[in-house]
Amino acid sequence: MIKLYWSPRSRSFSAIWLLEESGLAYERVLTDINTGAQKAPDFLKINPMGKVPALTDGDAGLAEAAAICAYIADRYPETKLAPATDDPKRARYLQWLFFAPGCIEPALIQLFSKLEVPARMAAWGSAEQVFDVLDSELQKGPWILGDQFSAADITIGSGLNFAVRAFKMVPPRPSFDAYIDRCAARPAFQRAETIAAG
Ligand SMILES: N[C@@H](CCC(=O)N[C@@H](CS)C(=O)NCC(=O)O)C(=O)O
Repeated sequence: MIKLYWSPRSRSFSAIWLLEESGLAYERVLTDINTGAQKAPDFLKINPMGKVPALTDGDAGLAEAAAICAYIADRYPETKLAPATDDPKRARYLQWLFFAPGCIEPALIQLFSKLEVPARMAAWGSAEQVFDVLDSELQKGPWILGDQFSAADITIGSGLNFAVRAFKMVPPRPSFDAYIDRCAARPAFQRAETIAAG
């Protein structure tokens, strides 16, 4: 049985959304970060970082929200959440799947902390570049790969929803609003929002 270790109002959201999209049976194991449950020895065996989300699936175990999305989409291809490995779209899928943790997240931390980092040194360039690039890609729509919804929309959509709607750290743009609206109209997103609210 797939088990998702999660905490309300946290980065667990994208893993919950992914599992709700997947249609797979899974168990949610509440690991409330306000109680320190994420630092318990048994949990640290799954994620030595002591952070949620984390997931176990039989003998397999992993953490990192985007990695969990990638794992489920590949391990259970019947979920149709990833282009097949021989599909040319697979390349862009991988790029956008990891754009959220690799570029959106650090750009938001930079905005939040007002850290000055030279764009050539920063893996994400600059926050302006990250959101300009996303704006231009999302204008093509409806999804980040065009017509095909994938796990990459779950990492990008969760990141944008967090940045633009939930925390208002990034000003809205027409492409962002339309994309977040499309994500938010999905029944699995709506179930995930209810679950993640705790
Ligand atoms: N890189 C991780 C970050 C996970 C993370 O930051 N989780 C936070 C909640 S949003 C957490 O567990 N914080 C509790 C702590 O650090 O003690 C991922 O993308 O899954």
